[in-house]
Amino acid sequence: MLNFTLANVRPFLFTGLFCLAGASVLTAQEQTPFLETGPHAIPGTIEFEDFDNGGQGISWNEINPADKAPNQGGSTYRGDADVDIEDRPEADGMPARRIVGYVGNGEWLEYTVDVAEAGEYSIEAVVGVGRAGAELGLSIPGEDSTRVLVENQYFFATEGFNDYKTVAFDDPATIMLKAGVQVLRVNIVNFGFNLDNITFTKVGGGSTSVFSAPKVAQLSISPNPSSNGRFLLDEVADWKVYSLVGQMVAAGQGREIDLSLLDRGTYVVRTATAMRKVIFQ
Ligand SMILES: [Ca+2]
Ligand SMILES: [Ca+2]
Ligand SMILES: [Ca+2]
Repeated sequence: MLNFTLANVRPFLFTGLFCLAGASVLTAQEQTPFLETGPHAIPGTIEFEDFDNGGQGISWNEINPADKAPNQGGSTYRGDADVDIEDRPEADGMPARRIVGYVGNGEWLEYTVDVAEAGEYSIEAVVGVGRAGAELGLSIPGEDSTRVLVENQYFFATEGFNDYKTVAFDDPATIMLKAGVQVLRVNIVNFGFNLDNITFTKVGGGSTSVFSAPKVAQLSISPNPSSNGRFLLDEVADWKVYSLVGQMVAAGQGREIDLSLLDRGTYVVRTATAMRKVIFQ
């Protein structure tokens, strides 16, 4: 199917100008839910590979390395899409699953969702993280402005891209959603993971909760950024500090965290129940 966007019009100018003779084909394709059942229900689980129909720049943004196949994952599940989808066989005690892989910074996928009830939701994603420092964002794109739900959720490395774990979001632990049909965008902020699915659960007394998930406490640290490498937790805790490649660089107990002997940069502070990125600048 022809699918013209600004990004891929240019090659056609060189390969065959007649392709552009009918300017009317340059209209945007309609964005529609992928599943025949319609929008994804929230609360509920969304498979990352079930992003909306529409096309490049409409319902997804896919960066294709020039020397690679359009779908590096090789799955035929979405024949119209060059998003990199892979069918993973059952292996190492893990079930077969279909994932979005080969993600690149700046890529995004959109999902039409139907939120049953306005309110606070927690998020869990099933991911295989091959590189510590992989980060995912969530937003609601708007005509005038985009509402950011999650700017950059950090993921610790698992045992590899295909070692899938369920990770509860903690940066922030919950988001606020309006009721009704809307489009949710998943942003690849930092590459390094394979994406299986994402689950939204109503927090609190909502009668539509399908199951309850424990709420992860927010870790409060100040100042952040710090100019001298010293940070203060708002309560006493056992803490560990990791570099962005997942190596533990400090650990201790109490409120004070002193990273002044380390190189300036970004680190991740983690306690038993929460985490926060900190910047020593
Ligand atoms: Ca691709
Ligand atoms: Ca990709
Ligand atoms: Ca999946």
